[in-house]
Amino acid sequence: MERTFVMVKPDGVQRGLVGEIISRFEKRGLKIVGLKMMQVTRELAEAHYGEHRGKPFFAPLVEYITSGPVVAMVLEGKNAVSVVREMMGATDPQKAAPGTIRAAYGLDIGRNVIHGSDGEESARREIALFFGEGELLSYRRDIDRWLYEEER
Ligand code: D4T
Repeated sequence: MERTFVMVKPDGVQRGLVGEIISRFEKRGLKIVGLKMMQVTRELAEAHYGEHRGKPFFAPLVEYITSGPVVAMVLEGKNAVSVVREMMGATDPQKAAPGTIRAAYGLDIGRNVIHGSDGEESARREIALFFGEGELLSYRRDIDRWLYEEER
């Protein structure tokens, strides 16, 4: 089973979108295996967005992500990484496909409401950055046989 890292960014928290966003993932069938509200420190923000260091949007990006509490989570499910990326839509909400989270709730690339890992490797890296091992739970759900044809 694949795991991915998802974060409702400070704008999503301030705008009261946490419940709606989590609800979309739950209804899709993804399993929440880690969940917390936290303040991202500058150090964590710079580590998380390390690949963008040196780009013009790096400093405002760090400012934005540290500007208020976020809700961080780890979601588990079949092809969780790509399923979440598709549900989020393009980085720029103006280009996000109708029905996606960013199209539903965003208007500006610098306030795009949500983050989700862009691959299995970044998912592993980001989960380890944001969560300790004791914060992630493995558990069975009785509904899983209604979500998946094969035993998981
Ligand atoms: P995140 O990482 O926030 O989920 O976004 P994406 O994975 O979809 O996109 P990304 O890593 O390319 O960009 C990270 C973050 O930077 C902001 N950004 C990006 C920006 O403000 N201006 C830009 O030109 C780009 C490319 C938005 C998301």
